[in-house]
Amino acid sequence: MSTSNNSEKVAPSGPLIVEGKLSDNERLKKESGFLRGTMADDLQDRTTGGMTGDNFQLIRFHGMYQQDDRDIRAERAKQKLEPLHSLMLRARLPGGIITPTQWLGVDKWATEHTMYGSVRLTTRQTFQYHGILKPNIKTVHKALNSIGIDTIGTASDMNRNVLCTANPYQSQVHHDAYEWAKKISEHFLPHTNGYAEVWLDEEKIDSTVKQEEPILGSTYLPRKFKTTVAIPPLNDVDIHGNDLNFVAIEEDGKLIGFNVLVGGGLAMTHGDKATYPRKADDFGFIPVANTIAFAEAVVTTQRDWGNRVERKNAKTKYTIDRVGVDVFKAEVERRAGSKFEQTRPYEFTQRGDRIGWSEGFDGKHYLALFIENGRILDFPNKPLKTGMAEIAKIHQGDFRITANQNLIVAGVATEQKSEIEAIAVKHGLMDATVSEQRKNSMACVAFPTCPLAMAESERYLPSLVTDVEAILAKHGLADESIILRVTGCPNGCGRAMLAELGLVGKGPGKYNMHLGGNIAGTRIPKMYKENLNEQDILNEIDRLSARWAAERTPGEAFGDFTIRAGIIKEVKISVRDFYDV
Ligand code: SRM
Ligand code: SF4
Repeated sequence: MSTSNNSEKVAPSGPLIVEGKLSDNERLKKESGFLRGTMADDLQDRTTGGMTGDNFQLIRFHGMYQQDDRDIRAERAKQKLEPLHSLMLRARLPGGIITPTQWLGVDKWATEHTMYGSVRLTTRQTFQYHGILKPNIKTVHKALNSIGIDTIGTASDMNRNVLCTANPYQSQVHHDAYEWAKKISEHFLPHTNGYAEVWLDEEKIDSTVKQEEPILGSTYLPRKFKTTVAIPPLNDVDIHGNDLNFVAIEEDGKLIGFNVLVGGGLAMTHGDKATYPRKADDFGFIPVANTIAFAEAVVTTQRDWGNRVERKNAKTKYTIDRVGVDVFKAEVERRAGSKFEQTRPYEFTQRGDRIGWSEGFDGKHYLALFIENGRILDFPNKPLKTGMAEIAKIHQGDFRITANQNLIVAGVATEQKSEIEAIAVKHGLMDATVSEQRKNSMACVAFPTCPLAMAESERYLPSLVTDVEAILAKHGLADESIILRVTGCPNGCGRAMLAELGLVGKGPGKYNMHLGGNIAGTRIPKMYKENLNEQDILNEIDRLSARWAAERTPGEAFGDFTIRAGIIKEVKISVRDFYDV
């Protein structure tokens, strides 16, 4: 890499490298033998349903988390039983693309090998299995591998599943953008053979052969790293929740390059002002040919400068705030061997998915299905899982999981439209009665599987939305909707920190309410009220909606209204305005 562009010296505002005792995660990565640990032996240990020692963390690098069913945790403890351990597994699907053949496998193994039987679509365009018992986990990996699906790097200190604006065939630009999402995902895969050795029983690599991780390094990244490719005007991937974003710029219908935005992230810890949600900074434009060079430069800068001492401040957003945006950017340019050009004009105007049929540039049809909470399961009177499998049996195109936990049946020929629609309607996958409010609402998983959940989220959202629908109707706002998101704790997996109205779990039945996000997802909502119970929440929404109905300017969105009316202060600079510091 050239260093010719390092002429601009900008003084860092804080240390480039944080000195001190490294966090324990750094030790375990170092000692893991390139992500092997003793997982293979642990799998043979049937005295516990869980993983032991470092392996509890190491499985994450291979896309799994150890969990237990929290609904029965106390009861089992009473009976002196260990928690009902199981593994959650998260697939790597750049841009969310999955074929019907793959879907049929995914569907079958959910039934055969998981305790909950569901396929859970996530906010990062992939699916999770919940509740795989330890003795079944290798079978599931091998089965997925046989249909070309892996789980590498979908958790822990890696480049996570790369998001891409859904519906890649809507235009040539969408198609090309998806190809970049895939290339970026593959470029940052770890080189270690650990995954294949442990989970697929592939032959072990001779330990005397020197192993290397040329990009990620032997201790991998300081923390999780998230990347998107977004196509304006749709910000369906919520770029500001991500470390690295490529915003597609087109000219005459061709993808010519990207504006690069770095340093977004949404998590915080209750009561700790050293943690906060932060929007990504606009670094400038790069021609399309330089995409990988710049992506690598951002990743390696964060790899080398990210905080490996204090894990809660290890993400790119904190690195940038510590060293300064200009210093980080200059280093990226130095490593990439060229400079960012001036940002090209673009605008995000909407988020979410356009549910229903649309037509692509290829003359094919695209059916976006609304899947509440992304949970695909056969519910009473709503056999979504069977319906999806029925569609997969006849569908000739592919499927696209969206970053809003929905799914697109993509590339449907005109002749097959009515058949697919009939299956979707019959199984509750298409439902004309679903309100705009429900489509614009989202929740993270939380109970019973998430070990970090402080309050209900996925199980709370459906009834909350029903109540909000009634409140909006009462105020003559039945045709309007609020981007409403719930997360069971401040980690923010349901991206409440980019909602117009965000609820953040604080304790059982208690939530902090945030207001002031916008439709485009370019504003972070600020805390309005703390520790509200479910009735308080409805009372607040009732009061706010009444004012919105009475005082709004024509077409004014809820989030914009709350700021203009002085109900909440706008968060312009992340940490300063978020906490008023
Ligand atoms: Fe997340 C941890 C679920 C998207 C921020 N997230 C978790 C874990 C694995 C809990 C754990 O560490 O043991 C949750 C598993 C629950 C379960 O039972 O499935 C979990 N996160 C999810 C999913 C499934 C939520 C969903 O309902 O779809 C999403 C999976 C995405 C994927 O496919 O990769 C999910 N998580 C997010 C997002 C949103 C996004 O990426 O667009 C965020 C906020 C954006 C960000 O990163 O800033 C997010 N999850 C976190 C964090 C906080 C990270 C931090 O910066 O401090 C944690 C906790 C951690 O990493 O220590 C976390
Ligand atoms: Fe779990 Fe918290 Fe993420 Fe919800 S936001 S899935 S409760 S870690």
